[in-house]
Formats: sequence, C-alpha cells, structure tokens
Amino acid sequence: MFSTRSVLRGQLRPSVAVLHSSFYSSLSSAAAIQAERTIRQGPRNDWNRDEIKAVYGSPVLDLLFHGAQVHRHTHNFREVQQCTLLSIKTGGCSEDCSYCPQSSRYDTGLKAQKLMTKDAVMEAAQKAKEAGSTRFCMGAAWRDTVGRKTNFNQILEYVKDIRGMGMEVCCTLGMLEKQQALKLKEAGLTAYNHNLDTSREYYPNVITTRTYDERLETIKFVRDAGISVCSGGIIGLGEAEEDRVGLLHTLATLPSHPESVPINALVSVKGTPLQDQKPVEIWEMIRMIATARIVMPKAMVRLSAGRVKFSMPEQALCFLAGANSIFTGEKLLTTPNNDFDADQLMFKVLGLIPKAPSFSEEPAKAYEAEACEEAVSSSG
Ligand code: SAM
Ligand code: DTB
Ligand code: SF4
Repeated sequence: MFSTRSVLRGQLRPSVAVLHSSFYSSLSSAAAIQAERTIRQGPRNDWNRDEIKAVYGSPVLDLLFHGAQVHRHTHNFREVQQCTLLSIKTGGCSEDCSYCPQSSRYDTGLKAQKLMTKDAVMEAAQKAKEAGSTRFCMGAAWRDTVGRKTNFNQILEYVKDIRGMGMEVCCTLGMLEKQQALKLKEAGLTAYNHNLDTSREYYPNVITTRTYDERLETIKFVRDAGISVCSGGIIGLGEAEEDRVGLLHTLATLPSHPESVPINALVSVKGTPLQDQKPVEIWEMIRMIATARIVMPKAMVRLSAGRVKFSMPEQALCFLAGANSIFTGEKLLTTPNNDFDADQLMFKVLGLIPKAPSFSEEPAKAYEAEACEEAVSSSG
C-alpha cells in the first residue's frame, strides 16, 4: 500500500477507484462529515460538544468550504438580510457586561438618555425601510423590563406600528417575564434578541450581575410565546476556543435552534474593562460562522458587530462561509457601523440580493423578483 503522504507528494499515481475509496476518505475532516450529515438529515439538536469542537477545529479552508455547501443547500446563497438597529433607550444600564459601553459602571463618555419618543422611532424605522432594511431592531440598555410598565407599554405601540409598516420587528430589552413575552407577541413582534454571549463556564468572567440560567429562562419565555429567538454571542472577550464551542453547543442543543444567530466581534470601547483586547481576526469569524452554519443550518447567521473592521473581501468570505444577514445603517446601537454606500456597493460587487421580510408570502415574492431584477441589471 502507498502512504497518503507519498500520494500527496505526487510519487504514486493510484487508480481513480483507490483515490475515491481510501485516499479522500482518509482526508475527510469533521466539517466534511458533519456537513454531509446535516445536508442528509437536516437540523438536529442532539449535538455533543466534542462533535462541534471537531467541526470548529477542522482546517479552516475545509470548514469554510463545507459551511458554504450547507449554506447553498439550505438557503438562497445570494440573499442577505439587511437589518437596522436603533438604540431607543441608551446608556445608564445597571449591568456590568464588561464589553458594553452602556453600562453605568464604566466611564465611556456615553450620555444616558430616556426612552425615545414615538415620532423619533417611527422616523428612524421609515428611513431604514427606505434604505432597504427589512428588519428593525430596537435596543434598550436595561437589565430587564420589570417595573417599567409605562415604557414597556410604549414599546408595545412602537412594535405594532413598525410591524404595520411591513417590516419584521425585533427588540432587545434585557430579561423578560413570561407575561411580557406574550404581550410582545400580541403586539406583533417578530423576534427577540437575547444573546448568551459566550460559554456557561466563561460567562462569570464577562458578566457578574446575572446568570446564564436567567438568560436561558428569557429565551424559553420568548420561544414559548411563539416569538422567533435571536441569540448569539461575541468573540474576542479573552475567551478560549473551547468557550466559542461551548456557546455554539448551547445554542445548537436548545429545544429548537434560534431563528437567528448573531456573531459579534468585540468592538473594544475605551473605558470598558475590555478596551485593550486584541482585535478579532477574520479567520476566527469564519470559523464561528461556518461552524454555526453547519450545526444550525436553517438559522439566519448574522455577521454583526465588528464588521466595520473587515474589508469587502473579508466580508465576502463570511458570506461564503454561511453568513446571510448584516446590520446596515450608520450606527449599531452606540458605535459606528459600515458606511451605507459602501454596503450598497458591496451588494453590487458581490452580486448579493437583499432578503425580503419573511412573514408574508405574496409581498415577499414580489419583492424578491424586484430585487433579483435589480441585482441582475446592476451586476451586468
Ligand atoms: N440590554 C440588553 C441585553 O443585554 O440583552 C440589550 C442590548 S445589548 C447592547 C445587545 C447585545 O449587544 C449584547 O448582548 C452583546 O452581545 C452585544 N454587544 C454589546 N456591546 C458590544 C460590543 N462592544 N461589541 C460587540 N457586541 C456588543
Ligand atoms: C447583536 O448581537 N449585536 C447587536 C444586536 N444584537 C442588538 C448589537 C451590537 C452592539 C455593538 C455595540 C454598540 O454599538 O453599542
Ligand atoms: Fe446593559 Fe445590555 Fe449593555 Fe449588558 S449588554 S450593560 S445588559 S445594555
């Protein structure tokens, strides 16, 4: 028998049959094996942590390739959803999340503000819609919504009216109670963002004012209320690869996979305890995105915070690996985002198509056809 190494060096020429039966199979990475299984069997939530660790640790180009395979099998690979964020209640938060510029514990120069008025919120939503965004996400710097009845009722109105404009609506308001999740559903909320951020083990290094289980409880209330769950995390907090795997394992073994999984690269903000963290490399993002794509094939995987640091070719690799959603608009919540015109140019250059909102079949089809025509005419 010849060795794999001698074939690789071109010293032997095995028959095609031999190449297929033993040579290539001996080179199969965990990414290849699990991607093939995902394509064959569809989503599953009985992943064990070692399986995900092996996928994450596959040779990066192989992982990228198999993320792309699963992506193309499950989604229209040209479609990328544009979502817009608005911080409707900024700063002054009682929590100590060590990455966050909005915590009142850190001096980041951010001025705390009250809940934005309805007119201001609706104006921002209209602007986002006109700019091609199909999901509007409102964020509030709160630990939870308990004891905030007036503000909460106001937000229910915002949700109803923005949904009435034909946009998907998402909120991220901190921890919820069961009743509040039901009220948000009744108001027409599409999705609720509640990130687990990192692994259960690393969580206390990042946040001490709440527990992982409290986060999971809110996610359960949201899911039980029939609202789509948006939950992901941040890399670059000083965590180990094992923690990134731990986060993906928790998400992929929830009773149902989150509808969307934002992958944030830390935006290191001066004044926060994480201000001096070393920047996240593109290969780390690609590993997270491709692994998320393989283990949660149907989820929208969102290339989220930190995108501003990545060039167009780097972002292209993220889309190839399986990302199919971004935040567009000049700001994320409080930090700068990619330039709007640069994003539109990126869609044109890469041949991407803006994804239609997904609650209504008919308008979505019309929008898709329009977007397709536009993309074809603009890429020619
Ligand atoms: N207060 C709510 C909460 O914590 O759920 C909602 C707002 S919070 C700002 C939303 C998410 O933004 C966080 O869960 C975190 O993942 C992300 N985030 C906050 N600051 C960030 C930063 N500096 N870099 C990257 N992601 C960040
Ligand atoms: C998510 O995972 N990332 C977004 C959204 N969900 C709410 C927020 C990113 C915030 C980045 C820091 C800032 O702009 O304040
Ligand atoms: Fe508050 Fe949310 Fe920021 Fe944590 S991430 S400090 S809960 S706004």
